[in-house]
Amino acid sequence: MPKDTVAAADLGRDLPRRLMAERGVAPEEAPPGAWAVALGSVLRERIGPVWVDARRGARGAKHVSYLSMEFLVGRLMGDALRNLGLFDEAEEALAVHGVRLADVLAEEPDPALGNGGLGRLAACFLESLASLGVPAFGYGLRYEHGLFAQSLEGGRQVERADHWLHADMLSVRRPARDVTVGFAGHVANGAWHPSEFVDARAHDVPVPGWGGEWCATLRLWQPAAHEPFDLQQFNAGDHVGAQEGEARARALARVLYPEDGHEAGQALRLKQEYLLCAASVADVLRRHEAAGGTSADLPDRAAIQMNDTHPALAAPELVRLLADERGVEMGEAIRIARACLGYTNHTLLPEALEAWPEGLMWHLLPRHMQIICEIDARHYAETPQRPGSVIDHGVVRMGDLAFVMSHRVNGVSALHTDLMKRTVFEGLHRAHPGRIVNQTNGVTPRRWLRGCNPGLAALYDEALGPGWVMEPERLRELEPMLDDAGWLDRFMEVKRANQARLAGACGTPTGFMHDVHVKRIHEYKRQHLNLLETIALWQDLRDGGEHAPRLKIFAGKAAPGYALAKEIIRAINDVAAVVNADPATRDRLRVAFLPDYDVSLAELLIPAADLSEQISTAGKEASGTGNMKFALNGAPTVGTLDGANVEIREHVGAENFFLFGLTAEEAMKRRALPDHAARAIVVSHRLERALDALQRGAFSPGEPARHASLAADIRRSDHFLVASDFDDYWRAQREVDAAFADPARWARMAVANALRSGWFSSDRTIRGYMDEVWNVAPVPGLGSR
Ligand code: GL2
Repeated sequence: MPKDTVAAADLGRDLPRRLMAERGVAPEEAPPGAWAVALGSVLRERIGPVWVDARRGARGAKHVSYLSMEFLVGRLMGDALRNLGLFDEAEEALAVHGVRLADVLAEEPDPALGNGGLGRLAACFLESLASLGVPAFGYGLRYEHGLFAQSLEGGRQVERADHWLHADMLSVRRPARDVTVGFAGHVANGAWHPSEFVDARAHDVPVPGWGGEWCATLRLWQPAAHEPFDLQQFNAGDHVGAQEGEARARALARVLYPEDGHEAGQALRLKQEYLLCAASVADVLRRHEAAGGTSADLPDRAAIQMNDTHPALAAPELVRLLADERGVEMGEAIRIARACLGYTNHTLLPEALEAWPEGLMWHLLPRHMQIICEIDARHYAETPQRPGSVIDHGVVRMGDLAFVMSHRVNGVSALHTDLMKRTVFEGLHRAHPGRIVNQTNGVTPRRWLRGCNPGLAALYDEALGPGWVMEPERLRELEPMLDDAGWLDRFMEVKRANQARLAGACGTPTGFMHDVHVKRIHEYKRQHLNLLETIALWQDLRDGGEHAPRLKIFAGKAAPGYALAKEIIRAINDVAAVVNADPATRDRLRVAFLPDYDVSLAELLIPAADLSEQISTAGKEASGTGNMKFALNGAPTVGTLDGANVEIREHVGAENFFLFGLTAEEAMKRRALPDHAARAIVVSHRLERALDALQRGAFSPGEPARHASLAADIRRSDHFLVASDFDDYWRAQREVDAAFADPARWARMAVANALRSGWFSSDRTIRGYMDEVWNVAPVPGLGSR
């Protein structure tokens, strides 16, 4: 529980004062937005002492530095209030003025500083590190617009720039931590002379841990012009050109993953990545040296984790700083860097494994390229197995670079780690057999259970006391409740209340099974498989079939340049329009596509879900983390043996998981059959009929050919095996119907999922990294948690 100092905070007194100081308004006239600013200010003040204490307490201890292009943090104030134990007090303090805390918290923008699981994982990790009392910094970029805001126009995705910085409530500016970063230029006598410079300005976001005893830091770099304004140019009449430096620098962190289908886009992305790495590695070294550390003892004090390949330039940058700027011999510099660095691989999809053109690298980072060549040559000479080269066919393979420069490389689920060893990193794994380890992902139970599902948290508190939130595996102690009909009823009442809450926010109908498929829109995640099943279900209902009433909910963003994913969104919306208007079926089937999926919407949707759709083609989803959140909130999965689904099924029990589909092994074999889709369609009348309806324009009457290419893609290439898995998916969904029709059976399944998913806490994952990758311990006094 929180320290006395924090618990004793008098929010009732401070909030109105802050309101006047920050916004100049009195409580009776203040809109929720002004209260949010006041709350942010009070929170910064409350967190301050914990943050400072944590920094002091960590001096000399080994730190984790987690480098990531994405931190999908979600709204921060609710989490901070809860972790500091101030939530109820804030509610009461605002109620005095007739204001609801929920309305105030909703004023905080939900920053889209990530695009999906990888970024949300980074946010869960920081919260777990803080809750476990580990000295930790997250390093990322402070994108001005993040990903994008999605709206729907005529069923089509429209992207708009997202604005969130105007209400960044918790961060503080740390000018003393700013770093100047160079680009391009030339190398003379082994020293780099960049020709361009950008300043990386430090903005720190506090991440308080559960109980308010420890605080991690998310340091986000915001680029700014080194020379922002050319007065001579301005006075010469070029008023806009005089500010060009500022616009150029800002462009670096305008958006996450700028379109890189052209050269300028590629250069921008590479610069973003280097900006993150250079500023962060310089900061790690600065902290180390300020605490009296030397180059040689860096690995004893610094664990640097590269979250995917995007921060892989941290490796040559660290080598450069050690060798060129501190005079460490090159071989030794590489050894030291490797002892500090770890690399997490998050995908086997070939398009996601970055490869930068050599020419671009030589131009922007000439010294780093020399160092990469050196690393490559030494690695080649040292490994008789000859696993291949980091520089290959004119590109620098960032996955290989990260692997070669890390002492540990990890996958994110058991299956994914196994596939890593057998596919992308087969050669490197043979050369370095102990290097790859598995760390199955996890999610923080503070946000993803206690925060988003207060009704369920209250049930657990009543039965176990509040300590379960740091030890969610203790939820298993409640297994006897599986035979307690009264308790099962209460559990399901919470679910219904969560569905009513969702209905209030999004207008979704109640009284239907909430069948939820939310995540990025991607062919491998197979929203189109779900859509075809929806069409087939509708057709069957019209033929007189009997099925449990379902609400199929979809949400997710498609990458702006990914045409087929956008077609899938449009098809879902077109099907929804027709199906929802059909009087013959509308009491038994509805379809909803909820726009602008983000962390806040996930927090509403997941606790309301009855069924979790995790239907990726086996072998394609590295882990998934949404799958864990649904299970933890009592939604059984309909899913394939992919990613962490495999482990979820082991934990919750095969009888509480609706399994279907080809295994990863079978999928690879199936794909090798040239006519696999046609073979599947010819034996499935149901699939043929659903595809035919889509293709003929049954859902796009004004434009019959609108979905023809989507249907044709499944008929012809179907790389993701939608056709091959369709019949088995249909079968599994009918098993879902049967189970759902028996409320007592369904409640047992839901509760079994919830009670047995505690293992998927990110605290467990972080402990795994601490032991097997980072070799770090919590600071004394906090390690017993
Ligand atoms: C991802 C994987 O696709 C996903 O399966 C995994 O759960 C997360 C976190 O490990 O990483 N890889 C990736 O590039 N993104 C992911 O979400 N965007």
